[in-house]
Amino acid sequence: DPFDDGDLGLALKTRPKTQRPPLYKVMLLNDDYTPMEFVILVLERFFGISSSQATEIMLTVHKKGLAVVGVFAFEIAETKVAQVMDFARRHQHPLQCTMEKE
Ligand code: NFA
Repeated sequence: DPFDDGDLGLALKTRPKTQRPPLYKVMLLNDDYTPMEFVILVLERFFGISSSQATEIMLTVHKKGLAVVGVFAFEIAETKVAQVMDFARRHQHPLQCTMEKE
């Protein structure tokens, strides 16, 4: 009939799924040897975290064993992990940084 809206109703209800890329948590792990000041420096330098927030996060890692320090797209997370691992290695600290899909 002339009032039939054809496929428009369907088109409004069945919007194509806009899918977002997966996100990855980047985590720091505690150890017995990396100096607290070094961990704070890492958080400031590679994650743009303020000195006071960096101190809080470092203490969370120290007490709980690990903490999420940021959530990023895959390639950015990979780069952060590589930068932190390289910086720790060059300073001969055993600090570990890992990533995990959210
Ligand atoms: N546990 C380390 C220390 O007592 C500090 C540390 C914090 C190391 C967070 C790694 C991550 N010196």
